[in-house]
Amino acid sequence: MFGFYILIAVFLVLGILLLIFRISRLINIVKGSDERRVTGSNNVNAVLGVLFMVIGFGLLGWYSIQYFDLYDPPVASIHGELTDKLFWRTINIIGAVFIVTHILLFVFGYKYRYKEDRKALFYPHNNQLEYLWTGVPAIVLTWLVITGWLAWTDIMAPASDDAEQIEVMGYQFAWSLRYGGMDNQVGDYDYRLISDANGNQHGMDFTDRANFDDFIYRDLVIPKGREIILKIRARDVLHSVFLPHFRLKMDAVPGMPTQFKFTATKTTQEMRDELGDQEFNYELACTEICGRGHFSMKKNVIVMEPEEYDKWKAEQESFLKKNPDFMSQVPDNLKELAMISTRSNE
Ligand SMILES: [Cu+2]
Repeated sequence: MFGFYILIAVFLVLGILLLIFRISRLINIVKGSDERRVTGSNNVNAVLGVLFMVIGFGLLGWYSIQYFDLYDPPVASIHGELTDKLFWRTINIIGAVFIVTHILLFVFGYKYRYKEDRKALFYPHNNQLEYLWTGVPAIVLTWLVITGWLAWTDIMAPASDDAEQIEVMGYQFAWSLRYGGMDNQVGDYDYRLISDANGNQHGMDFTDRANFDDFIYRDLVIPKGREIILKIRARDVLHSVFLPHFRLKMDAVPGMPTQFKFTATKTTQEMRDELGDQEFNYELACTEICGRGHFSMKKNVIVMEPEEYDKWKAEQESFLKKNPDFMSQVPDNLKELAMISTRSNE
């Protein structure tokens, strides 16, 4: 908030200076004393430019330090460490270039402002300089793009077969989570089967045997050190799955399922100890402005030790077991299997 007030004050002062300057100039014109070819405006603009740079860099530095922890939460996934490395490498390079070019821009604007007794140097071309400022950025950018592309290929590579499948479905305004159950596979769905009346919010298709042991749970529970595939979809409008500590963000698009695989490296308890905050919880948020209830699309994320996770998973009752009415949708030749599947979690 403090920074915001400073910003407002700066703009106010600049605005008033500009106004005074314009008024004095108009008075000069009216008085007919505006005979000089160049007025003091060059000096004023040159000084204002430098002032703008100093204040801008000051605010940038203040914000970067003050809110560092908020925009850089500790990382808790394998690929997250890689993307962090790429991110900070890029920020350091373009940050340095940004600072140097802006110092040159405003300081040159000041140093070489118009003076009547000084003549500008005509200097139209220099091949060596052209080579330098075309070649260096081309090489650096190519390196950044290639390392980024390699990382992306790595992150988006197919997941292993035994990865835990969890479906994340966004709707206005919540997430619903469906777990693959004992076979680690989330079953097929069909939007035409979605019904609030019978509770089949995910539109699970019970002619697919992978659905028999699937279960719904309120939190996103994941085991540490094991590969997870989030199967992401949306039921109505665009949403976006965001797990900041895992450096994971992927849009949930209606009609176009997406997925993201990742491996968590720290349990909730380990992160609590690291942060010295026993109240801490990982969160899943929506980062698509999806409507008026957007802010409420928050889910708790719990990272457990793998053994603890297996125990928790075995305790969950499948959707079919909790809603035996759907047994009627199971084809006759799979009924027996469905009965066994719903019992196997016991
Ligand atoms: Cu949303």
